[in-house]
Order: sequence, then C-alpha cells, then structure tokens
Amino acid sequence: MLGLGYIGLPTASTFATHGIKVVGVDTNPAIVESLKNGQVHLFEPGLRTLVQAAIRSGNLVVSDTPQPAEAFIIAVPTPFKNDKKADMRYVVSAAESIVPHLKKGNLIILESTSPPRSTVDLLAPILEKSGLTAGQDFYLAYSPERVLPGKILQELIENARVIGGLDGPSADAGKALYSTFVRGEIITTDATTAEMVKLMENTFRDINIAAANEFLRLAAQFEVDIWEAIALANRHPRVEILNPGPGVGGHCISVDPWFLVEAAPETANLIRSARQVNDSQPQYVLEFTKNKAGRIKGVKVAALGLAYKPDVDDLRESPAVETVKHFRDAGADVSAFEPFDTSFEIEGVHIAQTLEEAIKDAEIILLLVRHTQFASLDPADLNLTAQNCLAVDTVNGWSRESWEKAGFSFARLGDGKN
Ligand code: SAJ
Repeated sequence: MLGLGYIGLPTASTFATHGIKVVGVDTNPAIVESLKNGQVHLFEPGLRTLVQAAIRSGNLVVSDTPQPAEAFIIAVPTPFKNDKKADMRYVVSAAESIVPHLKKGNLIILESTSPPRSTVDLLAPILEKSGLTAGQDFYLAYSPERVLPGKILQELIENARVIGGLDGPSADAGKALYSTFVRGEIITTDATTAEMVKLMENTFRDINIAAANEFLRLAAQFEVDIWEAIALANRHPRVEILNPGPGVGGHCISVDPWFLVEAAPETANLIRSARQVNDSQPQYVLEFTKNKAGRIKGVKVAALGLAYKPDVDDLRESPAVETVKHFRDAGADVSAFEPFDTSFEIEGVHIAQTLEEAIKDAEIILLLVRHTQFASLDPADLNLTAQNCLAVDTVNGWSRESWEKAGFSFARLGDGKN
C-alpha cells in the first residue's frame, strides 16, 4: 500500500485484519515512526483500534520504501496546484518506486482521484519502464475510493466498489483482491470510466451544494429564511436540496471538479461556476457579518471551528480557515478555536487552546463548523466580558431563542426573514 493517509491506512489495516499480508509504505518518516510505535497520526472513529489490531496480527508492517509484492495499491494525495491543475507528482513518484519491484503477474491499482485517462496515459507508461507490458505482463486497474470521512471504516466495507481495468482480466484481478473484505457490490468496468465515475460523484455533490448556497443568497435578498424554505422544498418527493453554509472544503469535493475543468475547459462551464459560487461563500460570510455588526475593523471575533466539516480533524481546503483569513484581512482581531487541532497556525490569527479562551472578550462569536461540541453549547453558561455580543451562525447550528434569551444579538446566515 503506497500512501498511509486517510484512505491508504484504513485500507491497508482492513486488508491486514482480513488475513492479507500488507506492507504499508509512506515516504514521510514521521508517519512511519509513529505507526511503528502504535500511534495513529489521523483522527477517524475506530481507526486507532483497527491499526493496532492490524499491526498486532503481524499482517501489517510499515516501511518507507516498497518491497516486492503480488499487488500494489497507490493511495497517495492528488492535490491541485495554484492554477487549479491536478498535481500528479505523488502518483508519479509512487509509480516510479514500484518499477524496480514489478514482476510478471503483479496487479497495480490506483485509488487516488485522478484526471480522466490518468491510468492509461500516465500510469501505464511509467510502469512499463520495467520492460513489462501493461495488460500483457501485469494487471492494471483504477478503483476510486468513495468513503466518507467520519464513516470511513464502515463505508470501506459496505459501499459498492467500482473497479476499472485496463482490460477485463485486470478488472477481475482487482475484484478478486477487494473481495477479501468488501461486502458491497463490486462492479467492473474500464479504467477511464471508473476515473470519470469518481469525478462525477464529487462534482455532482459540489454543484448541488452550490445551488444551496446560491439559494441562500437569493433568500436573503427576498427576505426569506433559507433554512425554512429548504425544509419545505425537501418535502417534495423528488427534491433533496443540500445544506448551504460557509463553503465547500476538504481534499475531495473542493478539488476534484477542477480536474474536469482542466481536462475540458471549454465544456465544463457549469462545473466551474459551481466551484466559484462555493469558493466565494467565505467572502459572503464576511459581508453578511459586517452588515449585521456595522463594522469589522478592530472588532474582537471568536471563530468556532476550522475543520472542513463537523467532527473531523482535517483542515485541508477548509472554508472555515478561508473565512477566518477574510476576517483577519478586513482588520478584525480574530481568535480561533478548533477542538480537533489546537496546533494549526494562521498568520495574524490567535489560535485559542480552549473555547473559553477564544470567546472570553469576543464581540462577535462566529460559528463556522457544526462540531457536536459547539452545537450542544448552552449560551446561558458562557461568561463574556463584552456587552452586546453578536452570535453569527453560518451553519444552522444554534437556536435563535436560546441565544437571545441569554442576552446575545443573533444572526443566522441565510435567514432573510429575521
Ligand atoms: N457540505 C455542505 N453542505 C452539505 C454537505 C456538505 O456545505 O449539504 C460541505 C462540507 O461542510 C464540506 C464539504 O461540503 O466542507 C464536503 O463534505 P462532504 O461530507 O460532502 O464530503 P467529503 O469531502 O467528506 O467526502 C466526499 C464524499 N463524496 C460524496 O459524497 C459524493 C465521499 O464519499 C468521497 O469518498 C470523498 O468525498 C472523497 O474522498 O472523494
């Protein structure tokens, strides 16, 4: 398993606890060291117990270099560059590190989300530097990961899995391998279809969230409460509008649609627009708050939550972080608190170690992530020094009534009625 991140580590551990001998490889020596000591560098429910069981069983060993194997799975990040183009360098270097070990009859599977045709046009030629021919001497397939952070261990086993082979036998070899633990249906297809399927899934979700965010802006304009309107629209049997909020983040949904835009810039117009709507939500949150508070410059703001979504420790591409930066740039005195990661740094922003520290002298409390800890806050328990504190809820996480009863002014993003 090349790459021991959010996908590689759970997958390697699950194979290991199902009797497969796995060498987990990561090029980051700190990750390899900590795993050897039984420490897990990621937060995901149940992951620590699973990794420790896998290591204890003797089936999972970790290393910083690959070794000969019957199957190689590549699960490394595919971020985007500043120009929003896919950065495939980790896939390329993982593939190159396999080449010296490649033997006839081996199976190589790419799991990393990649632009269409990557398996055929990028991966196969690198692997063929071994002197072997893809499809003829070794099996090659693309199988997208589809697990939801927060539910990875369950979805890894239960979700349907798509395996796209360079040819039929490659897809069948992939299916045989994943059958060791996947209980969902395993469907085979060609590699490029499987790549496209993955990109379409995340793009579909991004476009639907963009619709919700655009509805939110319209509702504010028409003095409608978007949260009430969505709940009512969703009573229609064929309508399921998603939740608006401060934007779309994470390493997947805010990145993957750009791979389609990059591959077909003339055609992917709706996809690009959706990305732009979601990416401009942090700016919208700033303007909304400025409007409610009267001013932002010099105001003490407590930002609650920096993760990209509730109850995860992942801050990659987080709209909460973007929003905090917008407030900082507008001259606010920001103190941010992220319970899942108190060591993260944002230049010019105070990172509080506790909720109390973040809010003690706040004039605005800005709820950016609906972490369980924040949603269950009772405003009556808060001890604040500032008078007339404004609570701004960007995720529909708090009750207006309780905050007003506790003496706060209250504003909810998208509530144009109140
Ligand atoms: N979000 C909203 N409104 C919503 C739902 C989500 O604003 O109604 C935001 C979240 O706050 C977050 C972002 O969207 O910032 C993405 O969160 P998410 O929970 O929708 O998805 P991810 O990125 O955690 O995981 C997605 C999943 N893809 C789909 O649901 C189609 C997951 O199945 C994929 O495996 C994962 O991307 C991936 O790795 O590609």
